[in-house]
Amino acid sequence: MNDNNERTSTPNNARRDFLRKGAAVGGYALTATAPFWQHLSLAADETLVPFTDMPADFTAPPLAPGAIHYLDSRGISSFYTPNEDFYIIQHYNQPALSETDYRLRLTGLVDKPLTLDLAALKSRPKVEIDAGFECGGNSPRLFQGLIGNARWGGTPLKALLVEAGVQASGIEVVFYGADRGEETIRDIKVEQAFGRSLHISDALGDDVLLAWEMNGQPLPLYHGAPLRLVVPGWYGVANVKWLSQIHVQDRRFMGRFMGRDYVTLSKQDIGGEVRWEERSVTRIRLKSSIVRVTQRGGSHLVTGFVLNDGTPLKGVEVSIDGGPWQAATLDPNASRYSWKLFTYEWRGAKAGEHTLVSRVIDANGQVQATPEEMPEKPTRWENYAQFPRKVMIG
Ligand SMILES: Nc1nc2c(c(=O)[nH]1)N[C@H]1C(S)=C(S)[C@@H](COP(=O)(O)O)O[C@H]1N2
Ligand SMILES: [Mo]
Repeated sequence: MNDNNERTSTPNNARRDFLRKGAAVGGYALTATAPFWQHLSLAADETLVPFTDMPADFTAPPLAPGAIHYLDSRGISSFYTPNEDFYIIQHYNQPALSETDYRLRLTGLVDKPLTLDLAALKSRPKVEIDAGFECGGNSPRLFQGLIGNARWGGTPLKALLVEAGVQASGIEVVFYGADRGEETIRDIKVEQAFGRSLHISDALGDDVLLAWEMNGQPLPLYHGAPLRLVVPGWYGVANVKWLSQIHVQDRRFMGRFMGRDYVTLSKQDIGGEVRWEERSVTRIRLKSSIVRVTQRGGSHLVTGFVLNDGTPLKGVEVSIDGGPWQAATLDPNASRYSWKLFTYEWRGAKAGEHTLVSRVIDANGQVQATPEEMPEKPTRWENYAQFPRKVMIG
């Protein structure tokens, strides 16, 4: 796995690669030397093995204004999630901002407040970064469908903050979207914009982007056009869409999506005391999941994904019917913050129902938790447990 974002294929020729099917027939072993991505889309002689833990009529909803959108994760067939498939979560409206009237304001504890139009933003140095993320509420409920991986194009936030001159007292950077909704706080109704914040040390991270491109296309409306924040390695909620204002302040921001919502309640050992802890959803927890099993000429291939905060991985393993953990193959071209797809060739699968599970281990030796090892956690946020899947071999 390399640490940069250089890939052998761009989003466009990547799609062509998927269509160019392996010429080999008769099973996965024969294609073992083919490029990893050739495994991803279904070949003509390849079929999905049914999951028995999934409703037979499970499908992803079509794109619709204002609605949430998620993937049928069995259909993940490319490294980059096509823009029209990438999941969508918005908590308020989806503002259609005019590109010509659009302004980004940088305010608060800075020497030089800034107002930038889109042309000014786009004339700044442009970088591209591959980053995958999931909603902090992604879970087995939607078969992990609140997930996606894209190449984001934009300009580094850090340089803009440096240019504006953050004052010594500025410790928190708040990002406001243009979308607004009514909130009730202790019986008081107020209108608020979507807002999230980063500590100044996170905001000055080299990889944080102000992005106007998604997979080589202008950022689509539902994904925050014309500009969104991209914080690689963090859960979806940190990636503020329809970004309209960046405000530097001298204390923590406690808006709904930092202080009340997207707050994980869990039982933790806090320095030797067992306490119910509340923590804002921030960096992506170490997670893997199997998303599909395919069959071809009597061989079986298990495919899944890994997401985490960018910590290098040691490996991913698969266990069948409670048997020993076997090494899976990670996409060798995955980059630091992209999702990491993996495949495992399942030999000798016998007819009947089987239970398959994956687990990921990072370079620090951290092992993805089993459901039993998870802390007591009544909120739905950060469901990073191993996800055992049931399949039926015909
Ligand atoms: N302005 C704004 N930004 C937002 C949100 C929102 O409601 N408003 N939702 C957040 C949440 S909870 C998630 S999971 C991601 C989803 O990004 P996507 O819709 O592009 O996949 O956007 C985040 N950014
Ligand atoms: Mo989310």
